[in-house]
Formats: sequence, C-alpha cells, structure tokens
Amino acid sequence: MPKPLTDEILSKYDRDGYFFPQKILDDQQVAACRTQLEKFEDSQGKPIGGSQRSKSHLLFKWVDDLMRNPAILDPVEELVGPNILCWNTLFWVKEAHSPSFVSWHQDLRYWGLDTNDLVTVWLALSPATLESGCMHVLPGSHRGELMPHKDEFKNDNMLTRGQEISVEVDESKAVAMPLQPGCASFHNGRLAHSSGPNQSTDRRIGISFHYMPTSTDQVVGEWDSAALVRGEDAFGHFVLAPQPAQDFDPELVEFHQKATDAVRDVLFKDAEKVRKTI
Ligand SMILES: O=C(O)CCC(=O)C(=O)O
Repeated sequence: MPKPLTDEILSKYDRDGYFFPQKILDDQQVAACRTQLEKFEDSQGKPIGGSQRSKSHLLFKWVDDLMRNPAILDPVEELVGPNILCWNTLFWVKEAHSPSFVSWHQDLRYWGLDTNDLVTVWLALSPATLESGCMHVLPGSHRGELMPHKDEFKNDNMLTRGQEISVEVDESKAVAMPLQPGCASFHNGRLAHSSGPNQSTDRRIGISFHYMPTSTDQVVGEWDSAALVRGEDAFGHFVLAPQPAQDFDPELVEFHQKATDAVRDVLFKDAEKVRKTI
C-alpha cells in the first residue's frame, strides 16, 4: 500500500504548516454534497447560517460521512497519529458577489485546545479561486509563539469576534490556496490564514474539518465534545459526539445545541461583545 502522503509533503507540512491540493471527492460526489446542502437551504428558505454552520456533522448525516471519509482520514492519521478526534466541522459559504472575508488569524489562539498538532482540512464544494476568495496562508507561521490578536467585529468578517492578528502580516510572503471542487487543503491550527471577498458569479462553498489527537484537552471550557473518528480514546477529555442515523435526528439536534453553545462560550471568552450564535 502506498503511503497516503509522500515524504516530500510531510516535510513541507512540517516546515511550512500546510499543503494542497489533495483530491478527496470526484465530480459526482461533490455534486451530491452540494445538492444535499442546497436542498436543505431551499427547504428552510435561507442559506445555512448561525449555529447550523458549526458542528454540522451532528445535523447532517452526509457531513458526518465526509468527516469519516478515508480519503481525508488516511492523510490526517499521518499528521496526528492513529487515535483521532474531530472537534468541529464548519461551513464557509461566501455568496456570489459577497463582501464576506476572513481576517488574518490563527485558530488555536481561540479554541481552548492544548495541542500544537491540530490539522484543519478545508474541502471545496465549489471553485475556491482568487476571484471567489480562496484562503491565503503565511508559510511557517505555525512555529513559535502565537501572535497577538485584537477583536474588530467588522460586519462582513466571517469570524466570530472579527479577530485579527494585531502585528503586521507581511502579505508579500502569503501563499494563495486555490482549490477545484472536491480538493482540500490541509493546514496546522497554528498557521496564520485569511481570505478575501467573493467577486465571482458562483457561491464559494467550503467545509472545514478540525482533527486532533485524542490526548488533546479543552483548557478554557468546562464541557466540550468531539467525534471519535479513528482509533481509541484513552483520555476521555471530551464527551464523544453521537453519530446521526439521519439528518436532524431530534436527540442529536439537542446535543448540537449544547455542543455549539459550549464552543461559543470558548470562542467568546473575554470578548467585549458576544454574538448569540456562532
Ligand atoms: O473559508 C475561509 O475563507 C476561511 C476558513 C478558515 O478560517 C478556517 O478554516 O479556519
């Protein structure tokens, strides 16, 4: 069996904190996912939003299936080891011609997780291009101390607190990560990243999956949950999330509410303002 990641990719990840593109889904699978999302949006008469964006594997069986897809987990296992939790799954939808953006930030600054080994897999379900606002990363910024951030709460910022790195980011060193539908980027949770508005005629649809070793602990919130997606959990730091048998299973909807409230409390810790949903 060939290794899921070459030695070259592994050393690039170690040095730069990211790699892309990694093919995950074929065109048919991408179309099936997009249809599921957009059928749901049609049924509720509005785009996915608020807390539906977060821990979405608890609401949608197809997202839970994606979170456990071996094409994602095999490379993730090479990066975080055999016992893997998925802490969150998040939708990142920028509508066509939308000013929505994501300021420069480092995720592990805000998540209360005591690991350096968290990996984010960002999967494109529509073209993520320079025009549609693909992600940019700052190579090597996962090393050393986390940078200081400040909260700006700008309206079009998709981040909870509009948090942004408050020291100068040398954008001339930034690398764009354009992705075709069905491809993913992998980046370390300490890596600085951002993205611009969507100036294209299609929606830019992505889902991020946040994987970490089972040894990780939540050191800010008192209660937190994560899905065990591979191996065993010998630590018990997180309540293990149930797996949906169908979309919007009532018991899981209740669990989702509790789980996303807990994430919101961690994300807004010490913030001056708190949004009701995340
Ligand atoms: O979707 C984006 O543009 C940003 C995503 C992001 O910040 C993340 O996945 O951590």
